[in-house]
Amino acid sequence: MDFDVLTLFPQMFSSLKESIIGRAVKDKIININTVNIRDFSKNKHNKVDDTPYGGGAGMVIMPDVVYRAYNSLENKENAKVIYMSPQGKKLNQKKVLELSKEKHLIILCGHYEGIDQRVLDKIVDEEISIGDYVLTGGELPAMVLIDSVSRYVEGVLSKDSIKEESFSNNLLEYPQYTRPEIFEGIKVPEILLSGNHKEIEKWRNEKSLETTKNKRPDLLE
Ligand code: 4FL
Repeated sequence: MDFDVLTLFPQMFSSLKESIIGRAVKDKIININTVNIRDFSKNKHNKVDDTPYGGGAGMVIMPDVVYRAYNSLENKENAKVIYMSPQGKKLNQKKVLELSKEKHLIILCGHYEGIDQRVLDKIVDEEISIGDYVLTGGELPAMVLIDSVSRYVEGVLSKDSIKEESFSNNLLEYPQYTRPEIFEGIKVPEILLSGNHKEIEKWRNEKSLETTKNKRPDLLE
C-alpha cells in the first residue's frame, strides 16, 4: 500500500521507521513517501502562508503551493485524498478497515489556522479527525492513520493478532498473563494453567464481556 504525505514537517514522520511499521516499510509491504509542501513555494523566502482575506489572527496556507505539491505526485488519479482536520469525521476501527482496502492514500496535513478552502475543495475526497482536541498540526493524526491502517495490510501483522484484538468483535481484550507464575504473591488465574483450551476460551470471552461492561459500556450499546 502506498501513502503519500503532504506536510510542512516531513521529519516528524521518521518515527514510522521504527517497530512494526518500520519493518513493513523495509519489507516493501507499505511505502511511505513524504513531500515537503514548502519545496513548492515560488517565493524567494520559501513562504507558504499569508494573512487571511477578511482579516483575523493567524495565517492561511496558500492554495497554489499545496496544489503544486499534490500535482508532483505520481498515480494520483486512483488515489484517495484525505485531509486530517478537526472538522473531519471521527476515525474509528470500521473506517480504518475500510481505508486499508485502498491501494494508495494521499494524506494532507493542515495547521490549525488552516489551508485556503479552494484547494481543499479541489483535491480532498475525505476529511478525517482523530478526536475532539486541538493539535498544532495534522502530522500526528496522519501518523495515527498510517499506523492504524497499515496494521490491516496483508503481511504487516499475523492473521491471529488481527482476529484476537480489541474491537474486532466489538469487545475489549481479556487480561493477559505471562511468567512468573507468582508475582508479588499474586498467582496467575488457575484456569490458564489447566491446559483445557475450551474452558480457557470460555473464561476469556467472559472476561472480555466483563471488562467491556466495566470500562466501555458504550461499546455494548
Ligand atoms: C487533525 C486534530 C485531525 C484532530 C490541528 C491541525 C487535527 C488537527 N484530528 N489539529 N489538525
